[in-house]
Amino acid sequence: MDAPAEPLSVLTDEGVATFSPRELRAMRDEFQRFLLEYQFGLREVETKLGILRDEFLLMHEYNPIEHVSSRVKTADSIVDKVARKCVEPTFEAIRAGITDIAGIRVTTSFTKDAYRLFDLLTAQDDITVREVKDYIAAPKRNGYKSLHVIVEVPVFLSSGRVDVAVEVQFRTIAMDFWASLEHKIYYKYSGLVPDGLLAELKDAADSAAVLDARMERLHGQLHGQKPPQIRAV
Ligand code: 0O2
Repeated sequence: MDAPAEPLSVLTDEGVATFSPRELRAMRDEFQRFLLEYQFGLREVETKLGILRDEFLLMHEYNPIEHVSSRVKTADSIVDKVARKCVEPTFEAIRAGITDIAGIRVTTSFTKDAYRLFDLLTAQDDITVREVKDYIAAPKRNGYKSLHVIVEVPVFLSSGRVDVAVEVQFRTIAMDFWASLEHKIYYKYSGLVPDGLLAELKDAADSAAVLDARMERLHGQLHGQKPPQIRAV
């Protein structure tokens, strides 16, 4: 992110404000540092998930996590959301009002794994749960399913401790497949998706839920099966 070499004038509510290159550089540095906190928050939560996955593999010979992806929102996307949610444009207000600057998506094979990982992560001593939205138990009207939690994780910097908000979304492969297609369709139609397509999407979400339930049942049968009894004669 380069800071301009010339002074910059912008129109604000109070009139025209002019910033020197030094002021602009200071603002850029402050913004980069602000975003860095979220990178560190992501790393902390990713490490926690990695430890859970490795321990599960070792202890249970089973990996509940199919895939983890993460991102820090872009500056443009933060600015859009600040405007959309009418958040005061200060770092303090943005920290408090925009809670998905750091986001992690955890894809699992089965619904029960999504809840199990949620429980294991949120039970950790240094994790504070700020908000839970359970769209698996109560899907959105369009069919969207996912378990969302906003957690706060401590990050220790040279200047001290900061608690960083991270949004974690847990969902199965089927839920994820549906959500990524719906996202593409939503953007293709700029939010104005034709009714027929909306109905098809809802139908596809229902089919995905049936598939999830069926796969989980089959998996349960596979692992719940007791070995054949050997009787002494
Ligand atoms: P991106 O690019 O994934 O970050 P808010 O975050 O407060 O503005 P809301 O609706 O209160 O909005 O939050 P919610 O319900 O927790 O949803 C936030 C995120 O969940 C979205 O982030 C999406 O990632 C996902 N999501 C929620 N609803 C849907 C949906 O209907 N379809 C799909 N495909 N994803 C959904 P962003 O910021 O929209 O996008």
